[in-house]
Formats: sequence, structure tokens, C-alpha cells
Amino acid sequence: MRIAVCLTDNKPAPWVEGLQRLLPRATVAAWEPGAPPADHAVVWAPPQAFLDAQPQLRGLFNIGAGVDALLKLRLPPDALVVRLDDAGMSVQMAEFVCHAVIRHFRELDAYGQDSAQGRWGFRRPRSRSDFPVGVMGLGVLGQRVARSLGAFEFPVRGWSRTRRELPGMECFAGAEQFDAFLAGTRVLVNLLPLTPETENILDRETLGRLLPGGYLVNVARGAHLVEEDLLALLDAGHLAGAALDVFRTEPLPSDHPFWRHPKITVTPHTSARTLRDESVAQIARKIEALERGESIAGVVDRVRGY
Ligand code: NDP
Ligand code: OXD
Repeated sequence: MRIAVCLTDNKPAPWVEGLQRLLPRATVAAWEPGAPPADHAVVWAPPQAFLDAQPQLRGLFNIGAGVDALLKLRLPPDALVVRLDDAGMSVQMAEFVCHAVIRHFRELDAYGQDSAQGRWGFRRPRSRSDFPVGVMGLGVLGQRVARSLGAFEFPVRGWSRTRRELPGMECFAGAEQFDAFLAGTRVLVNLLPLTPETENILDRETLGRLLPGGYLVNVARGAHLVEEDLLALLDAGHLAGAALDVFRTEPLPSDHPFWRHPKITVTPHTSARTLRDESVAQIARKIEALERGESIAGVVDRVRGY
């Protein structure tokens, strides 16, 4: 069995070594043009030439949770497309989102400014009941985030494509319940996959339906957000701020208005990083399972787009 590793912006050698150690009977190699076709591939943003050279691929393993970029390419028709299934990402996402929500709720940026000026002053405590948090996307990451926010006793609501029943939160589903979900949400956390249905979903209409003083945490994909609509709602005062980790263009260009906007916090697509050891172990286990003819979790529905 041949396994090809083809990673853009990532050194392949540690992935090759890790997979080879766990799958000693396989031949694992970083892909080069002209290499023999592989049975399984481990990829991030592979070139089309790599995919075109894989007529017999059985498993195409993406080293991230989001497959939006991969699905834009021409893929071997019979290969299973497999996303990372947590692999250490959900706890990172939970800590990142809880930090963003708590920083906003507890006004920690304002306290930071006071501290920089040597000022000792209190703000009036806010009530959690005034800060219902709505999580868009109740998958592997969204569910973990929602549970973690619940542990801090924020009222949590969730929205997904199909109906979910999750303890301790009000769940909404589908386009028909989107408005009801938004109308009771003040802090909106986006953890949707990027698909034709969800692109541009964070627009003036969606964000404008949040409770006044709304706050946006976008940790999914930049193309979910209509940037000028966010800026207009911040400047109009309907939204109080935004924590943005993902952008239409990454790296975020140095002249982009988000960098200097006083109500926006920018981080460089770092809310949940791919952890190599966990990911290699998960992919190796799944390759073995496929080779035994078993089914695996994390297989992407190419038509649905996630
Ligand atoms: P999952 O596929 O596990 O979950 C996706 C969720 O979104 C599901 O609950 C699904 O509904 C819901 N959903 C999909 N389409 C719609 C729709 N049209 N309307 C309403 N709900 C919808 O994904 P993950 O939780 O693993 O990851 C989510 C995204 O997070 C990734 O796709 C990626 O873009 C992003 N990400 C960002 C990272 C970062 O560092 N910033 C790191 C990792 C991921 P249903 O339950 O009904 O299927
Ligand atoms: C992912 C990401 O999708 O890092 O895993 O954005």
C-alpha cells in the first residue's frame, strides 16, 4: 500500500515519518511529480497536478476540519474524502471562543486600557442573562464550544441544518428557524462549514437581526462574512464588536480596515490548529480501518459540501 503526503505550506517530512512509524507495512512518501499513484493521500491544499496523478486513490485525508478548498478541486471520483475529526481541535476552539466571549462580556479590553493608564476603576457587573450566545453549526467543534459556554452559565442556543437535541441549550434548525435563533441571540459564534448555502451568511440581514449590542465571533471561514456589512453595523452602533480569526484573504492585507478598527480583534486563523501527532494517529487508524473494509467517521458528503 502506498501513501502519498502532499502538503502546501507545511513540511511533509514529520508527517511521512509519523505515518511510516504507525503503518510500517506501507510505503509512505512525500509526493513528487512522476511518483507512482498512491492508495491513500494525506493532503492540505494539494495542486491539481497531484490529484490528476491519483487514479486509484481510496482515501483522501485532509489535515483540517474544513474541506471547502479541497472540494473546489477536481477529485478522484471514487476516493473517500475524509476530514479531521476533532484530533485535538475542539478543546482549542472551546478555549478560544470562551476567551473571546468572556473578554467581551467582562469588558476586559476596557480594563486593559485602564490598567495601561494606571487607572483603578470598576465597571458595573453585567448579567449573563443579557448575553445569550448563539452557536451556528452544531458539529464536532460547535457542540464542544456550546457545552463549554454552558459551563460558564451563558444561556446557549444552537442552530444546525438538521434538528439536534442537546442538553442545556435551545436548538434551532434549518432556514425556517434561523430568524427565531438570531432574534434571541446577542453574541453570535460562527462554526459552520463553508458551502454554497453558507457563503456570505453573515451579512447585514443576519447580523442586523441580533439583539442590539450584538457581538460576532467568526472562527469558521472568512467567506461567511460580508465584510462591509459588518463594518456598517459596527459604525452604526448596532453591533458592539467582533472577534475575527478567519478572513477572505489570508494573511489579512496590511491595509485592511479590520486591523485598525477599535471594535474588531484580529487573530491569524489560529483558533484551532492542526496538531500533528493527534492527526497522524487518527489518519493511520482510519487507513487501517478502511483496509480492513470497515467504515470510518469523518467522511465528507461531497454534494452537501461538508
Ligand atoms: P462539522 O461538519 O462537524 O459540523 C458542521 C455543522 O454545521 C453541523 O452541525 C451542520 O448541521 C451545520 N451546518 C452545515 N450547513 C448548514 C446550513 N446550511 N445551515 C445550518 N447549519 C449547517 O464541522 P466542524 O464542527 O468540525 O467544523 C466547522 C468549521 O470550522 C469547519 O468547516 C472549518 O471551516 C472551521 N474551522 C476553523 C478552524 C480555525 O482555526 N479557524 C479550525 C477548524 C475548523 P448538521 O448537524 O445538521 O449536519
Ligand atoms: C481547519 C482549519 O479547517 O484549520 O481545520 O481551518
